[in-house]
Amino acid sequence: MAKTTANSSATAPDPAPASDPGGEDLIQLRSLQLAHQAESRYQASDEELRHFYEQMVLIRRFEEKAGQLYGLGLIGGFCHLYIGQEAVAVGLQSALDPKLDSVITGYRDHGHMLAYGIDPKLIMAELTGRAAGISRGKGGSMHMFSVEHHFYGGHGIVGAQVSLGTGLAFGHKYREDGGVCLAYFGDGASNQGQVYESFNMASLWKLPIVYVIENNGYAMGTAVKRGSAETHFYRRGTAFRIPGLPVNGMDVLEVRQAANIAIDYVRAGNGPVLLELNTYRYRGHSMSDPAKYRTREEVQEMKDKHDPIDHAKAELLLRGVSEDEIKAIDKRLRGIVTEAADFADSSPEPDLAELSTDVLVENY
Ligand SMILES: Cc1ncc(C[n+]2csc(CCOP(=O)(O)OP(=O)(O)O)c2C)c(N)n1
Repeated sequence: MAKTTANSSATAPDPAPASDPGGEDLIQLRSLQLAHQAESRYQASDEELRHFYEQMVLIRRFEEKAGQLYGLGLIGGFCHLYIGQEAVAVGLQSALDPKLDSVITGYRDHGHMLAYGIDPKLIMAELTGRAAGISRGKGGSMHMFSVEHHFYGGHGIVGAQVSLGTGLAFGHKYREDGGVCLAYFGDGASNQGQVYESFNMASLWKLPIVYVIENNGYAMGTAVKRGSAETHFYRRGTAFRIPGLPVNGMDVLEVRQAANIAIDYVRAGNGPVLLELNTYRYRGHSMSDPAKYRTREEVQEMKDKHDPIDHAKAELLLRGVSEDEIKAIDKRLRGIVTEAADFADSSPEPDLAELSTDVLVENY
């Protein structure tokens, strides 16, 4: 027997009833994006902008020097340079409290350490395998670590830093120390299963973590479009109710603004945020990469039109800083990098007895 019209409408599924919490969730998931759209760039003082510029130039000159030392055979093993991506680490980490908050990243880690104020001498000494290095000369480029500075690596295993970072965030919550963890990973790493297991736990337990996907366009030689079904990485947390926002990672002030929005949200106890930082690496994946998977023109266009340092410099000039002042800053930073390289070069290698310290030597 046919049902009445009234009964039919009572039993029919409502696709989007007003009380559906899913609808509210979607609005909440977009709320940070809307806040960022409303004001997309940080209103930096002249002093702050100058500081961001200095930090980015320091990272670039440091990385150029590391590239030279690698060419001379003074750096062994792998070496992944951060040139082009400087605005990401500088913009994000300038919003952290280094006494409280923790940072973890992958193997492309020199810039993140410099942005956290760690002495360039200790980083260069680590790169060249010296005892004075931040990991006592035994970690090298990929495995830098400093508990003192709340910098937890430096990880060669792609994606490991996401689950380890989730653990760091759990630690912050457990200790109730008010800290937030910033966990960086690449577009390639973001296709790993452990990333989503971590997202689930972090969201469920409202852990204080900002997940940062540095989308530099390539995972080694694989372009994003060839390796990722969803290339809008900021949406990758949606299934776990993690709000995400896309950010121009070549503009340090846009990055800083996104950092403020994300960190305020996370520090207030709302759980994780996912940031997608769209950026570009100018150099090969590592020093041994001939980069045949992209054209020279593509790289040149990014350098000419989107360079984060050039943009910050142009903004400083507009604010009345003179060319001479900028030259003086650049000269000073070159001096700091030369000093770091000289320090590393004249430092001794670790003692032979150090071969069996800080490593697991027992049977497990
Ligand atoms: C578990 C694991 N798988 C594979 C590798 C080899 N590997 C090193 S880097 C890399 C690509 C990672 O790309 P992405 O996450 O985009 O980071 P990017 O190098 O662009 O910063 C791969 C596959 C590895 N180190 N660890």
